[in-house]
Amino acid sequence: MSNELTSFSPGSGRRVRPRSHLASDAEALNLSGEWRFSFSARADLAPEGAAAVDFDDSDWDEIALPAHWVLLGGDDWGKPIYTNVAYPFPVDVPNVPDENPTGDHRLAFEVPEGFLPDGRVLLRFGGVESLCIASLNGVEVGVIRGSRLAQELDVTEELRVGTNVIHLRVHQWCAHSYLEDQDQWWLPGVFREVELLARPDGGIDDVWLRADFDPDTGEGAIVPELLAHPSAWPITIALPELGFATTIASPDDLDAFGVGIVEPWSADRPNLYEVEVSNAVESRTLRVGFRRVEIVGHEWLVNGTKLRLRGVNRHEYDPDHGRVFNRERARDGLLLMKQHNINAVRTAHYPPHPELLELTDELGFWVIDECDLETHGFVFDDWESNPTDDIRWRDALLDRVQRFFERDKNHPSIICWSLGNEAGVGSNSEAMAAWLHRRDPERPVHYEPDYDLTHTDVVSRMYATVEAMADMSQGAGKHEFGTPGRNAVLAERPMILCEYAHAMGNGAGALSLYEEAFDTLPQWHGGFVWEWRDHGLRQTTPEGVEFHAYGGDFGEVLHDGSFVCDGMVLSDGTPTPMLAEFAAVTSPIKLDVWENAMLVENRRHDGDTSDLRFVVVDEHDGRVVSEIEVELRPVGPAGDSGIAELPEALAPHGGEAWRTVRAELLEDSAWAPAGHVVARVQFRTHGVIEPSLPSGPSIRPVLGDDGRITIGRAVFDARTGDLVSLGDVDMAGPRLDLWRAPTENDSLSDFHSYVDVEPIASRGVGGPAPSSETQWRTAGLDRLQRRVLAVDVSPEGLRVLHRYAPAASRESVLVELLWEVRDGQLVLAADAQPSRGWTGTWPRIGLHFVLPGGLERVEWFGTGPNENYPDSREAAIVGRFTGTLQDMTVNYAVPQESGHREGVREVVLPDVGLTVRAHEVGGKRPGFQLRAHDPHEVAAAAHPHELPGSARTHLHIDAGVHGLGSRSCGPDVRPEYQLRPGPAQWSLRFKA
Ligand code: IPT
Repeated sequence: MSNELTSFSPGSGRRVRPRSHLASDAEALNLSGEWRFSFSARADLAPEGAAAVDFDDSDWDEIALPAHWVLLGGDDWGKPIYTNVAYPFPVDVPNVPDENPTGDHRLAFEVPEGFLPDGRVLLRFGGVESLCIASLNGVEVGVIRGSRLAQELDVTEELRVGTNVIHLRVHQWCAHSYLEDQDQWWLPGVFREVELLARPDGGIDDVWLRADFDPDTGEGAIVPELLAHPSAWPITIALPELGFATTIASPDDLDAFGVGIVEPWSADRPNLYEVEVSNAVESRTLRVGFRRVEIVGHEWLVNGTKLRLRGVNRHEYDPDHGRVFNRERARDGLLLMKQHNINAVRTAHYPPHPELLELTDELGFWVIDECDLETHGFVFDDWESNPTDDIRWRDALLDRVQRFFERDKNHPSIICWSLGNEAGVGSNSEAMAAWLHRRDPERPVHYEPDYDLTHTDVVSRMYATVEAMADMSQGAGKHEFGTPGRNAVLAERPMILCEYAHAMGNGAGALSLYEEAFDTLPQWHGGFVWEWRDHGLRQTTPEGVEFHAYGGDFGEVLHDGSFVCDGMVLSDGTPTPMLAEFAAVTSPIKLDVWENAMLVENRRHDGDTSDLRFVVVDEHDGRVVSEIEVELRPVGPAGDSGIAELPEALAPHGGEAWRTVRAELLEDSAWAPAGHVVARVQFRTHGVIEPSLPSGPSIRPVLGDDGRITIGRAVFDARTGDLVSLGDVDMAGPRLDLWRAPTENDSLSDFHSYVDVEPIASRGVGGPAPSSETQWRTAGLDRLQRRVLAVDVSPEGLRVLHRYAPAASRESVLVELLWEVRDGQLVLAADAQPSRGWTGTWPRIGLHFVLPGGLERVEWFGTGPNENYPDSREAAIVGRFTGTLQDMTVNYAVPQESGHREGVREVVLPDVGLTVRAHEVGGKRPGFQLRAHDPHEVAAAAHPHELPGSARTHLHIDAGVHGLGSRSCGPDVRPEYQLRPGPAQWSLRFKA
């Protein structure tokens, strides 16, 4: 076995210095496609002599590159492994396990006459995980490390016209795996392109055009850096669109030059200019965006305007192909981001495929490009011997930062470089930052573990509470990670949350509080939600059911379960409600509306509102009565605002009246069609005072000798007081429910909770309370027992009294149900009164009705269209909605609480002809949830396909629910969104 496996070296062989990834008219040959492949479970079992030209590979398998072999071979080629922080192998630097899955790849390919230039040929690797030993025509040409970094090898000597044989031996583990401990699947393979690039003599080897914009004059300037052989000069730089060209005679004449007035580049208006850099031999094209990035005190400016990052952390991910890039799918993902007001991407936690950055340039995103580095597993030993502070790793880390920078340096969308993620600090991270500062004096360097900001430029935190953010802004409070008292110094610098709002399962809540903090605390510039998309891998059960696998589903010994599924988009590409919530909260167009006026504030970086139209819709009881477009003078960017008068809203003939204003695109844009809604706001212009009872006389109950009580068309069980049917509809209940299927934010507890601290005693984090799920189970909320205290018949109706309490508990809840039938409607007034002694929180207080199964359609008047919760309801609007039972819940990677919608007025189930109306009690309306499974069934399933078949439909009418929070990785539900034990009332009417 080769000692390459344990080497600290960044690589060896014919490596050449890193360069930009740029288009060229020189010859190139992409070696993607079918290769021969042989899998070995151990490095020492790999086929001997496989690099030889005449090696017989006829009995090898085939593989289509680029690919992670582990996703293609069924069980034959090993399996994916998911760990978050822990290394899946013993920490024994620089050693790796003998069981080191190894893939041998061979390809015979033809090099046409005319491909070989008078010059050199480079073999370029876009990304290989993790160690690649490359041979060409039997000669070892290089050893490549750094899985998501490009590497070129000079193969001029080995390549020939005619048939060539390339062999790549790829080992899953090598010493550098210690540097690649990102929270994601471990997926070995040649997952980016392998290409041959002809480098003609006198060609232009590298280009860096730093395109500056002067916000005062509106002029653009270019600082060129060209790398070429002395014979390559003169070189011409042309920007045809500006009618500009300049010829540079020699490297000594490489001075900055102005190009006159230009349209600047920003994420909002990504103006790009084609540039041709050419000489007699080669022509290279790229697109530049003119923009100036600078930090002035605590302000981070682009083109003189403070940045506001509405960002996401984006991994390279596809449910079938892992980190193999697909331009169309990547583009679709970015369009979806733009459509949800996302304007920034952190390339967590490695540089993406180079074409992604072409797309972010073109579509407009502020990008933090991150180097391929994470050593998180060292945290368990308090960062003892951490590579970032170990001299043996210095060359490798400097090599990494150089390779990622040089490849990506031309992209205007990159406004910041990041050293990596969760790798601690030390002399090596300092050296990496210093190298970047020297090489690119303009763009700031980010590195979150530099808590004290000793060697980077932007204060960065993860999952901070808004209280901690306020403290940091004031330069006070406790400095959470670094040196005490340091907050006063940090307050002089710009701040971001490089991760916040952990989008795992249902949640995260409280986005609007972050929005407010970003808007009001001067040092804060926004943040990046963790994360864009779940990373479930598409699999099929033996029964043929498709599902998305997470940690543990491949039999891993050590894994982190569903923590790999924590995105605003599900593995299959479905956006979760959090994405709509994010769009609503962070829209740069802020709307406010009253009876007769609306206010528009434009918080875009760039561009007025002339691309928008403002539509005012009035609805009475959820039905549109008028829709008009309102004229508004264009409102300028960066905080300008404008007011428009609105016509008086008509009073409804009873019922509610709502006025909705929406800002929508006037015309098709590069990222959304005309009519796409950028912002929306609602205002109730007329309320209702609802009659407490229908007007008609009440119908007398009849006690039958079948043990049933009948009131009109409603039938009850005389012993329990439970509703049995209404008309033709079988029903059961209601039972009091205090339980919900825990969300992952309910069940995880690595972060502190606000539950312990009421009122919040210390600022920032709360106490180390057990998870909500643990607290709720301990309190017995999932196992309430019921005792019937009374079922009393009177001439007006039925009075039922139930007592609910868990085993071994003195705490109880008394529920009184008063049933009447009037005007053909079944009327329920319900009241729940908890005993003394309850502590902590409740997930819900609801009435649970069981309805027939097989219901398909649902219509409701209330909030929607998506699920919403006390700390996540900015996207919810009041209106009439229709859907299917399936639409009512979200298929999270792990089944959990889902589908609650606050403020319900009416639910109609047309399949059985049942209507349920909910009325305000004490100014409050309940929410509802309709689902094919009850909370116990949901909680018991680990994947959606494990949910049992269901013969019931469960309707919960919840007087209150607990918020969502973000405690799977971040702050728990805040005090104002907690559901504390307390009384509840319902006023419902049913019609069948
Ligand atoms: C943070 C990591 O940076 C990120 O990669 C991801 O693992 C995230 O957590 C959770 O999903 S680190 C955490 C200790 C705050």
